[in-house]
Amino acid sequence: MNTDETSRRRFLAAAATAGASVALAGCSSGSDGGESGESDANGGDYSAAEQRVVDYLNSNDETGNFDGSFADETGADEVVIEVGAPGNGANYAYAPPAVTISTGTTVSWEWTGEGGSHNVVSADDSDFELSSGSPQEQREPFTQTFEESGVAFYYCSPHRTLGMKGGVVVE
Ligand SMILES: [Cu+2]
Repeated sequence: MNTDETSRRRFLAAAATAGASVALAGCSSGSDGGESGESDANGGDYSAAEQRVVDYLNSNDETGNFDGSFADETGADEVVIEVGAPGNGANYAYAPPAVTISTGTTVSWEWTGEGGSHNVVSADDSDFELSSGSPQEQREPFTQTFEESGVAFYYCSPHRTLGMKGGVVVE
């Protein structure tokens, strides 16, 4: 009887120690990225919407010019994205390629005149439809005001396979 009680106490003590080890292991794995996914360039975790953009921009073997960071333009009335910015081997990039904005923000895609003809076309999974028309070397800005939250994925028709893609998260 006395022996049983002692072994039960030992078992409980062992279980408590094991539990503490598990908690510590979970804590340390959380601090280097954790189970919730990749970290962005600033060390934080992506939101679900941002993760969709990350997956889109990293979906192929394309070199891309996306470094994992989102330009935080939340609260801005208007945001400019350059079309034909340096990247992807020439001026085949949007800059910045990933932007986070608030509802009500107008995005203005402005052609630099570099890198040949470009356009802005939404991809299949985009929550928003975007189409600036046929690729052009130079033109007036293409603008879109985002009134609802969601994610926009887009690409340039002539340079999509080179990695000319972009994403907008509307919070
Ligand atoms: Cu292009």
